[in-house]
Amino acid sequence: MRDLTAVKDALKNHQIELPSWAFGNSGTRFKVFGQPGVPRTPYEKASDAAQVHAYTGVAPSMAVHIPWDKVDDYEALAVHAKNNGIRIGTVNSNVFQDDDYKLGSVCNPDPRVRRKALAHLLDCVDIMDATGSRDLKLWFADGTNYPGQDDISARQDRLAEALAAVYGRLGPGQRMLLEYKLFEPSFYTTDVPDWGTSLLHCQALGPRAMVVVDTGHHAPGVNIEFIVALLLKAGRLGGFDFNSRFYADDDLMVGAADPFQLFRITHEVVKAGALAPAAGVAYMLDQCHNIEPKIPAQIRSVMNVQEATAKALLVDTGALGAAQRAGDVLGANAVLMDAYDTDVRPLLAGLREELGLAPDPVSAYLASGYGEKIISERTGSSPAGWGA
Ligand code: LRH
Ligand code: MN
Repeated sequence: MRDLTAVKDALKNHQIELPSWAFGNSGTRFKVFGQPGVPRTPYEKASDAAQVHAYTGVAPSMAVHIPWDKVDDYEALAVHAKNNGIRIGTVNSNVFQDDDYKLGSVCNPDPRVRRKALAHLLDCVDIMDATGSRDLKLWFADGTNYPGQDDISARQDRLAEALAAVYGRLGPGQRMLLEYKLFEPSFYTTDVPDWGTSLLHCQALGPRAMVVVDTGHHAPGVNIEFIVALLLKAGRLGGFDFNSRFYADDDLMVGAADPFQLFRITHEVVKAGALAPAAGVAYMLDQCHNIEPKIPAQIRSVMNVQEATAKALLVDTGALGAAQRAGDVLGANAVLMDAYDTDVRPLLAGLREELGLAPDPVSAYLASGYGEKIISERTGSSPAGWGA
């Protein structure tokens, strides 16, 4: 059994990044249900994200999405975040909501549109310079809906050209994370549909191009922890967009739909020694709280990642290795299930108390009155959302 002090230290140093867009209104193509008290500005989103860190102790940064989080002064936004105990993290580009991008952005057959998309990506690197962010996360909705609509190979060349231009613009210590997604909004081809396509582009670009695994972006039945293990071996796992799903890109709370899958993923990460921030794997949430209150949902999500990670840290790696080498199938499986079936909630409650935090972050937040305060304060101008 792992020594608990090492397990607790690893959990105390764990850092989970929150998505600014999880605090804004979100929904589906059928309906966006507005909620009272939703932030109206990136500043208010950062204030809400700071609440999650205040009660969990392990969510010290908020990712931003441009232009959803467009401000006049990004240094000032970074200072506001700092004054609230967090920092601005990953910068997410958005080349999927402009009319010009109907046939794609960097893969569009029209060079004018490609130049426009590239300009936005380069603007995002300028924003990273202002916020002090390390990572630029690129997700492209680019793809086609019908066979023959465009040339699959030519689109890859256009993509590679744009990525190379962005890679060349990166400053010291900056990285680009290329996110893949099987489908939606494109329904025949997606130009970055899977880990292999993302990895090929990253390897062609250079050492600071890494793959992002969004847990909602795979075909049903795909063994995500296998992909994670491979990307870790290749030194190309840049990060996760954690969420969960029952069907497609549902963006539900991480661990809500399949906590065992989350455990199997964190087991591969822990086993590869890639949990500590220094390992360079960004643990980001990418979720939408369409019907549930957003700040408590983010707190619960952070707790779900902590619980899966704590269980993974409790795996008796010695016994597991011995059983695996002995070909003891049931024995090896039992070692892993023992860790998964361990109730780690008392351990995490104790760890929070050691950090000077309440053992149950959700009830502590609900008792704080912050939720009621923002509902009474945030009246008037329009709440933030995806603006789709
Ligand atoms: C695309 C995606 C991507 C973000 C967006 C909010 O589905 O996962 O990471 O840009 O959601
Ligand atoms: Mn994502």
